[in-house]
Amino acid sequence: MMNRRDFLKTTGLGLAAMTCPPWRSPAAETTATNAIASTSAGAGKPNIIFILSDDVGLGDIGCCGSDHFKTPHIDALAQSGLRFEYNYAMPLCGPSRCLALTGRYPFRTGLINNQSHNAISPSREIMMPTVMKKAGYITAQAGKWGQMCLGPGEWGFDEYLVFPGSGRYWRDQTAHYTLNGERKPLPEGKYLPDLMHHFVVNFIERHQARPFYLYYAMSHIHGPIVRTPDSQTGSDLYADNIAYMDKLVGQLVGELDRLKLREKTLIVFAGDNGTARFGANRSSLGGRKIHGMKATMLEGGSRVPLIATWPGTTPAGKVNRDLTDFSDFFTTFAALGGAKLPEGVKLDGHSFVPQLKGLKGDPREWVYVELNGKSYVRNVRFKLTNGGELFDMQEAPFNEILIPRDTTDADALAARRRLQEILDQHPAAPAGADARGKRKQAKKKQQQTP
Ligand SMILES: [Ca+2]
Repeated sequence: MMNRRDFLKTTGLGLAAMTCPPWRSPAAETTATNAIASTSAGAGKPNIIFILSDDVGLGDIGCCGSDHFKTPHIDALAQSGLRFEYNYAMPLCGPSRCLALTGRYPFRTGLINNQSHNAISPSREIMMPTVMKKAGYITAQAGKWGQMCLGPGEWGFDEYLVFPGSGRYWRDQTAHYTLNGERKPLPEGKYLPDLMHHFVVNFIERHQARPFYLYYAMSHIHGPIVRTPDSQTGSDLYADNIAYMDKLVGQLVGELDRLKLREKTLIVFAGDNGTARFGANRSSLGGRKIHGMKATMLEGGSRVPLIATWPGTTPAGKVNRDLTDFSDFFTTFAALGGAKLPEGVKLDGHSFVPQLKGLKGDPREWVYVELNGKSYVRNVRFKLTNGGELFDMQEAPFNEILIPRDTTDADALAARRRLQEILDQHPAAPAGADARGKRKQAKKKQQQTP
C-alpha cells in the first residue's frame, strides 16, 4: 500500500502543488458563474462527499439485499444513516453523471446518451462545483469524467484527478492519468483506484478547516473486470472488485473519523446506473433476479443504491421509501450548502434535505428516466413509457406487469392520464448521437427549404 509521502511524490502533489493556486477555467469563470450571485462564506456548512460508483446496482450491495456480495463498509454507512429504497439514475454513465452534476434532465441539456458529450458546454450549463464555490466551498473531482466534454476544471472544479476511459486500473491498461490539468504517468504496479483514494484523502486533509464538496467518481465496478491488489489466483474477480470498492469506502470513512470530520460531513453513496452484463446474471435479491440491467429502460437499468449519512443529523439505520432521482442531488447539495440556485435555469431536482434531517418533507410524486429517445415516468405504483406502455410496478424490481390498453381498472386509467401529463411536460429528445446538433441541423434544413 502506498503511504501518503509516496503518493505525493508519485503524483507531484507535493508542497509545490499545495502552495500553487488551484487551476481554474477562464471559460467557467466568465460564463456560467456570472449567472449566480455571491453568497456568504462557508462557516458552519457541512462538507459534502458524493461517491458515485460505476455500474453498481442493487444486487451488488449487501445492505440493498444482494444474495452474492458482501459490502460491510457500505452497509455500515447505511447503518449510520439513511438508505433510500427508490432512487433512480439514468440507465447509462454519461446521461446519469450529467444529470447529477447539472440537475437537469437529458432533454434539457442534450446529453442523452454516451456519444452526445459535446451537447453540453459551460456557456449553457452550470455544474455543481460552480454553485458550491459561490457558497464558500472548495471543490474537487476524483475519478471518471467520461462521456462529458472538456474536463472537471472547465466545469468549475478547483482540483481534480481524472483517469481516461472506464475500467482502467493498471499500467498495462492505461499509461497515464490527469492531475489538475497535467498528464501524469501511471507507475508500473500502482493501482489507479488507490491513487484516487490518496488524492481524495490529501484534498480533505488540506481543506479540512473549510467546507468542501468532493465528487468522488469511483472506478469500480465498471468493466473490464480485472484483478485488484487483493485478488488471488483463480479468485472471483467481480466479487473482488466489489470488495475493493467497499474497502476504499471504509478507508475513506476511517480517514474522516481520524480527522474528526464525520459529524461535519454528509457522505452520499450511489450507483450511476444498474448492474452491467458482467454481473447481471448474479444480480438478485432474496433469491429473485432483478429485471433489467444497465442501458435498459427497465427497473434494473435505473433503480440504484443510494445511501446518505451525516452522523448527528441523519437518522441512523433507517430506510426511506420516498422516490428520488438523480436530478435531486443538485438542489439538495445546494440547499445544504446555503448556495443560491442559478437564476433563469430550469432545474428538475427536488431537495431531500428534510428527509436527511429525519423529517417527512415533501416527497416527489414521480421520477423521470430518459435515454436516447426513450423515456418513462414512474410513480410509486405505475410506470408509463413514451411509447405508451403502462406498467404496474408493484413487483419491481423483479417484474413489471404490462397493463392492457383496454383495461377498465380505475387506478390504471387515472395513472395513465396523470403520468401522460408529466411526460407531455418532459418530452424526450430525439434519438441520436447529439440531439442538440441534430435539432440545429433540422432547423437549418427547414430554413433552407423554400
Ligand atoms: Ca456507469
